[in-house]
Amino acid sequence: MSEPITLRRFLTRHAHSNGLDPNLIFLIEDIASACRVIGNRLRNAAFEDNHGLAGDTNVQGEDQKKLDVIADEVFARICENSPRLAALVSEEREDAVWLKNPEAGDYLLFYDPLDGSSNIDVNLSVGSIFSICTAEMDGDRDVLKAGSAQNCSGYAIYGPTMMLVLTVGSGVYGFSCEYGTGDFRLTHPRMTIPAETAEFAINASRYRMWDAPVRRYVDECLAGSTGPRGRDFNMRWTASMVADVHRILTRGGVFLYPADEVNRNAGGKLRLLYEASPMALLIEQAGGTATDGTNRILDIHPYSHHQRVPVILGSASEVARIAHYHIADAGSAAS
Ligand code: AHM
Ligand code: MG
Repeated sequence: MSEPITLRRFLTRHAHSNGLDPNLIFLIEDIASACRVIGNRLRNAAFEDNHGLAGDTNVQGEDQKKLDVIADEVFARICENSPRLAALVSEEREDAVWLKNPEAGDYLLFYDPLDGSSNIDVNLSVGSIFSICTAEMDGDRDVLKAGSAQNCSGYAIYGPTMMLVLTVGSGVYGFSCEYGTGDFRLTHPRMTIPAETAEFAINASRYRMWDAPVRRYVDECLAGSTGPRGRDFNMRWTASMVADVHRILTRGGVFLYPADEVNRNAGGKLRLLYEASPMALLIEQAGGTATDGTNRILDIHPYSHHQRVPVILGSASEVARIAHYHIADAGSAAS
């Protein structure tokens, strides 16, 4: 059997072939360590009295779970040691945390320490999402970077197998955590999204709040072989973006968290910097696309740390169809 490709081996090979900065490797390895610790804390949550609410709300006004707070602290504590990490931006913290005066090339880390945390108490898959950008010049304290500026993005999924899935800007690679050693080993090289898919993911309980283009798309999928699509579709919704995106990276499909009547004023549901952008980079690197309905997610320039955006991502042909429905709807409203 050939020798396993560990995360370190994979990253050092990339350093040789693609000039990956060794300091970025240290940071990615720190993130992997943080995810390993979070995975253990999740596994032992019932024994450590860590289920349930922390009794506080975060900057978004959402009730924090005890594990949201623990995961955030673990991420910060472990990654703070990375030599070129200048700032942290977390879903659970109101402001960016500056660790040093930034120099050009220093890293900025954006993360959602525990995404889908409403699933914890029912023991379904949750994850951690991360994104890394660089400070452009000495003293550059701008953390509002468009997704296209990311050097690396990824997530850990805490499922039946714990995995780390990442891109360093060329392809998407999945590493499974080996029970016992804790090593992340490459098990899913070059993950790609199949072009043709017949599965969609959306929280259908919000149907009455959706805009016409989203209703049209879902109605046509539900009509199946007797409708305009001429084939049957399957539907899945885990309420954990990491799990839904992981399924799409594995077997295709499309994910929608659109703007609707209720969330429109807030901008949508999902956060741009540490949910939508990192997932959009992974999806594009796997051959899919990601849009807010009109704009490519990676081109959106943020105006605030916790900005929300509508998200439609996955198989390119399905995303293009939904975007086309948005354009057609805007056109008919204008005429
Ligand atoms: P969170 O970061 O507070 O967990 O919220 C994000 C999650 C996503 O993982 C998921 O896609 C979505 O919220 C689920 O929303 P809903 O409860 O409306 O189904
Ligand atoms: Mg989240």
